[in-house]
Amino acid sequence: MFYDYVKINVKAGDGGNGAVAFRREKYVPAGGPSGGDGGRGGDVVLVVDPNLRTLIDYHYKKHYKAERGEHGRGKDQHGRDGADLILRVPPGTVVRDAAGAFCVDMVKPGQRLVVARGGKGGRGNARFVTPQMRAPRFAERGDPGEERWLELELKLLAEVGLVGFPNAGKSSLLRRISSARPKVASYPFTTLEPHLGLVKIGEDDSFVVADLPGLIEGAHDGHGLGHRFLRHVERTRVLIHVVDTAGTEGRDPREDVRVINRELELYNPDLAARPMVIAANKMDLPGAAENLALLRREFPQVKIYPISALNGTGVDPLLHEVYSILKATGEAEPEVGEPEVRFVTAPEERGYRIEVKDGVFEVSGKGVELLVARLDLENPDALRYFHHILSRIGLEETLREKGIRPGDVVRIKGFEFEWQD
Ligand SMILES: Nc1nc2c(ncn2[C@@H]2O[C@H](COP(=O)(O)OP(=O)(O)OP(=O)(O)O)[C@@H](O)[C@H]2O)c(=O)[nH]1
Ligand SMILES: [Mg+2]
Repeated sequence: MFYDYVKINVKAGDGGNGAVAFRREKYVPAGGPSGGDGGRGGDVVLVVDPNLRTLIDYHYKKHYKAERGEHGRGKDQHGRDGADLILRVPPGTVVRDAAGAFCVDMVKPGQRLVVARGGKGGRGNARFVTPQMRAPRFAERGDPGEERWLELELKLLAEVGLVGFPNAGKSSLLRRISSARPKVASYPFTTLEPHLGLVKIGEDDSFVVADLPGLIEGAHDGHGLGHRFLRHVERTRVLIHVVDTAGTEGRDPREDVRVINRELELYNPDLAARPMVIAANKMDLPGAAENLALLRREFPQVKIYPISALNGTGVDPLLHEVYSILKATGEAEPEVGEPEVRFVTAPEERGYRIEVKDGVFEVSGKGVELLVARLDLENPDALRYFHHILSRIGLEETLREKGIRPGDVVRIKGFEFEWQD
């Protein structure tokens, strides 16, 4: 099997918790708070590895988790940050957040994408000392690491695609023009997965050709090996349509061309518009010459190259034509430059919203929700700090403006408290 689509779950490391600790030293009568901060959780990072060709590794394992941050300790010792988890993917992997947050095409070797951010470490109690609170007996919890489902889809990076019916001779042609060694046999669907071959033109020019499993009528709808492999044609810039000109299986080569063109169009209309040349194959067999003439009459607008993948006749002119089309439509190959880092996470949201329902003041917003998640509000010191922050960000004032009265309930992310003036 060739794995070109997988769905995986990634979870960044949670932040470590801050510590609550106090110094107990000789000669320091009332030791100050000394709880260290928790470490940051590791990120999950995808990196393009040019040595990979498929997504098979991700087929067997679905869940990936980066290391969590260490908890803070006494004596102001901070927890160690969690290590990032690096996931290698082949060039041409399209990474999609299953919930639709982003879609990134990973093509350049070394290109990196952070797909889940580690949680921030919680601050230790040493950080909450104020003149009003000299010995805080609380610390923050670490933030949870991000978690999401990703869809990875591999679309091979080949400039030229070989399409055609099973047994037309696509693999034979690839063997003839490159050092790739796809299997060749006289039964249909010999090729079950795409193969790439590097075709050399002259001294230092080359292009990559993909040999794809054969198509049949209804492929776009899942017949035969179906459209599963057509996604690999999407990125190619030129198609070589390989036809069994000798009609060795009793079909009319003209009908073969029509059927395949229709399948391409039904799968993706862009494909029908892609530059295409016809490789009229098996010219060494009887009947091929007559059929070639019929093909030329039927498709005068298409360049048709008579070839024999078996003995190599006609292959060079075909390759030169393909090469000159590539040159003419010249889009630079993805250059290997600076590895690219793109962060996908939205910056932390500021502000909050207040909704009043049945005497309950429901407050939402990332900042206040994080505040609730980070603190143990059963702890009286933490609760004091919490109210201090609410007043500092102007929330208490806003609630008063909204007409809150003693006895009303304020709710933030499941945490409720009664309002007192
Ligand atoms: N006589 C002759 N036979 C050929 C030629 N090209 C391919 N064949 C034969 O046709 C059969 C099919 O060739 P393949 O290269 O496996 O065809 P394919 O298009 O890759 O087929 P699938 O992988 O099944 O889609 C084999 O028996 C080849 O030897 C040719 O130019 N002349
Ligand atoms: Mg084949």
